[in-house]
Amino acid sequence: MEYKRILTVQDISCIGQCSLTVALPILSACGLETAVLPSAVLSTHTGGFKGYTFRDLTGDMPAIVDHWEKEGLYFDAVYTGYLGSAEQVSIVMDIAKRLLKPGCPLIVDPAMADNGKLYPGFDADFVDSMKKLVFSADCILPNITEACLLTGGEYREQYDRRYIADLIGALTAAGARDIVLTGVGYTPRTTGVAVLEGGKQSYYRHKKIAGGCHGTGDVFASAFCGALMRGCSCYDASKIAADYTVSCIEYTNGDESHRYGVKFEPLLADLIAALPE
Ligand code: PXL
Repeated sequence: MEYKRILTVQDISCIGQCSLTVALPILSACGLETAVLPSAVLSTHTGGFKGYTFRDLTGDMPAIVDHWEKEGLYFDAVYTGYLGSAEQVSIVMDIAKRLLKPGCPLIVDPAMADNGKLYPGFDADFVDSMKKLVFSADCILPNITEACLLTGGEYREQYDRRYIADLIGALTAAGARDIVLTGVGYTPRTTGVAVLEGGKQSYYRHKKIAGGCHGTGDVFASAFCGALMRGCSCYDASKIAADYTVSCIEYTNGDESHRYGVKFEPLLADLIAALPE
């Protein structure tokens, strides 16, 4: 197996099973050397907790990047998740220019919104700067809310295939290349992933589990990046990542004491087994 180095840029939510505490173990389990650039340190994630601390690390990032460049440390992929400020978005674009090896992918999960709403702390200016990053990326992983914010589309809870095709069309028209649109469901008990890869559309349908857990977007995106770097197509990587995420939710459901994320760790062996040789 080729040994690849991926850089992931996102926050450390010290407790919460999201962002870096999910990405690092999952990418490592996929056999990748995983470098991290923390965008912020929070005591917990921002969903369902009150009074969390937030230290913005924007000021530390340029010197870290300069040091890596001086040392000749380059990456086979850059994967970004939750970013702490609009300025960080420009820093990530700069990293992609300077430190991504030629022909290697910039994968962007524009983690900023869900269920029709921006996460706490984000505003329209942040969305505008996120647009620049998203539309310069090789592969993006928005949910429907994020896709609407990125294109000015109307967010709907009830929709059909036409609506999703139009949303993907609007992303493409704005400059998106490969698209992995998550949380797309056409029947009450199913959801899925709509993929546009090399201009070709496909759809992977899977079970929808009631309740919804925090951090599952990060579990999906990390497993997706891991599988993609192991040589899968976007469609196959989406399938592997969706199956793993569903298993993690099922494994966690029913444990009332576990309120802030999914118990993804005991199932890492299943993810590894699903990856190509
Ligand atoms: O899972 C996305 C995410 C990452 N990081 C922080 C968050 C969230 C979602 O709410 O609050 C700090």
